Amino acid sequence: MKLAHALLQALKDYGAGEIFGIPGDFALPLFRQIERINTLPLFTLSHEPAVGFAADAAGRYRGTLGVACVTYGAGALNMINPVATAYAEKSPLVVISGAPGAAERTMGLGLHHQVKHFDSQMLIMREVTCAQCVLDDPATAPAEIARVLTAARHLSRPVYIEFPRDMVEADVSEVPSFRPPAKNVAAAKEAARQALKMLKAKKQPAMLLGVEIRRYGLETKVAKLAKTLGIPVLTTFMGRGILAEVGAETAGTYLGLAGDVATRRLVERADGLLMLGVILCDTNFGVSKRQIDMRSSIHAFDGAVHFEHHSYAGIILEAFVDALLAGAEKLGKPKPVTASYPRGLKPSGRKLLPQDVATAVNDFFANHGVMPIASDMGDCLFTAMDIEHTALLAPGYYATMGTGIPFGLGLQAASGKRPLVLVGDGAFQMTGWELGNCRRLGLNPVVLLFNNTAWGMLKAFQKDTGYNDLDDWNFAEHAETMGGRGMRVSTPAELTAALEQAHSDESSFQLIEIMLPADVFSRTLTRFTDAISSKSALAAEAEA
Ligand code: S1T
Repeated sequence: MKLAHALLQALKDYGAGEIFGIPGDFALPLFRQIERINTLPLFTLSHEPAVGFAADAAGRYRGTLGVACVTYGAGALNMINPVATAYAEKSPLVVISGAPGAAERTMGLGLHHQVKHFDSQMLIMREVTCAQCVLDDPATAPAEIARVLTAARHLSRPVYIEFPRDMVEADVSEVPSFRPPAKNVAAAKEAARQALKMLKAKKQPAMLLGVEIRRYGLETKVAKLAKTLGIPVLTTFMGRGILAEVGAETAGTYLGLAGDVATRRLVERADGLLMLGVILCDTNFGVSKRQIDMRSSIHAFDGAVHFEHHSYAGIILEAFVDALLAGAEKLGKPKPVTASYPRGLKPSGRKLLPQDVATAVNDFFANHGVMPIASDMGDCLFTAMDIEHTALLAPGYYATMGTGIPFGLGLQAASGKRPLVLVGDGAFQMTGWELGNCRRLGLNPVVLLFNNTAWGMLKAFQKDTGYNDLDDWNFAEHAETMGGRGMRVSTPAELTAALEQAHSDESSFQLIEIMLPADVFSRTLTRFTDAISSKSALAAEAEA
């Protein structure tokens, strides 16, 4: 078969459901095959950062693979930030880049889109991916594709495939099929036995869930484990939304001092914390009041399990969860702790505040059912902590702006579900214009644009500066020319009505531009910035 066909078939076999991309002359032969063979639907967007974010979202939502296909140099290097996001947040993104053919490399000329030398792009991509290959030899190409796609699935990290344009029609054998990672059952069983024995001796155990639970498709098993153990279950900031789509409740999201006291205490006062799939990073633990005692915690992440003085390498999370499930019994007798969220926004004519948006969305979900959420970075993400338990895609660790709209497009393409997108005006200026592709692609997200005419989150940290102020771009007015409907709201009554209108109009994307004050933030962001300021004040005092 032709190499392009073998690659497309392999992507599908390894779990991809679509391709996001922008072509270029080094990728035209490949894009022609993508369209002709049609193994996977192609969604072209307007700017490569959005291509990368949308593909990342599809992969992290589905838990298998997201695929971004771009041209050499200007395309691929334009996508470094999204690939870095995927690496930091353990998302299985496959980056495919067209590249110069063998003959072009011997012309003795610098090629357009080339940086220092032909391998510059590969060297840059090595830093933000876990495996890479160049498809320049028909004899090895199938095995190289299998090796790299397997790494993406096993490690749930981005990978890079460089595809010289003179190789697209090369004759190759089929790519070897996907093989799930080996389960070291004996080691997993021993680790689970020791871990359960430790938890049984604890007075206040609790579970803390992180992104790997979603990435490796373990939500159903973990929900069952939580029910069996009968202990409080929370998610990290990054893990927000985990278990929502398997109908299991949690006691909320651990946000340290930025969260409410009861939730914080469940984690910080636990004398045995079972952390599954949790990334140990500052956005998950940076504003803890009491440092998590790692000695009395069980941490299963990145294929290893650590607790007390034990370290078990080579134990994939699924094997550990299976072993815990096999040996689990009821540990705690806690009163069932589930989080509660604000409801009942009064349709008044007063000015809107960020907190009102969460309440309005919760009321809307109560009437029409929950929607999966894609969020950008900014106060919109902190406001989401007060929205009902539902699937949430957000850059909770790498914290880049620009994800909101593309994440929403990728989520809808992968799931077929209409998403609710949360985005600030600053982030919308970056990638919000991708909404202009919705009509052509048959997508219709409902977008809540938090317009405080500022880089508000930065203002929350530096109230005395003027450079974080932005102009009012009247975003809602642009919606119609882009093929959607725009509504600009300033009061609770207008917001509630706009949500109803958006719900009833599935013909296009719905952009609800929510006017907010530039110096009032959600309670979570307020507590977050207060906690950061008091911690830095304490640190400064300690140094003095
Ligand atoms: N550039 C990019 C690509 N990502 C970033 N995270 C930043 C810069 C820094 C940054 C933030 S939050 C923020 C910036 C510029 C302002 C966001 O403004 P907006 O989207 O309007 O949302 P809101 O007003 O709710 O803050 C984080 C701290 O790094």
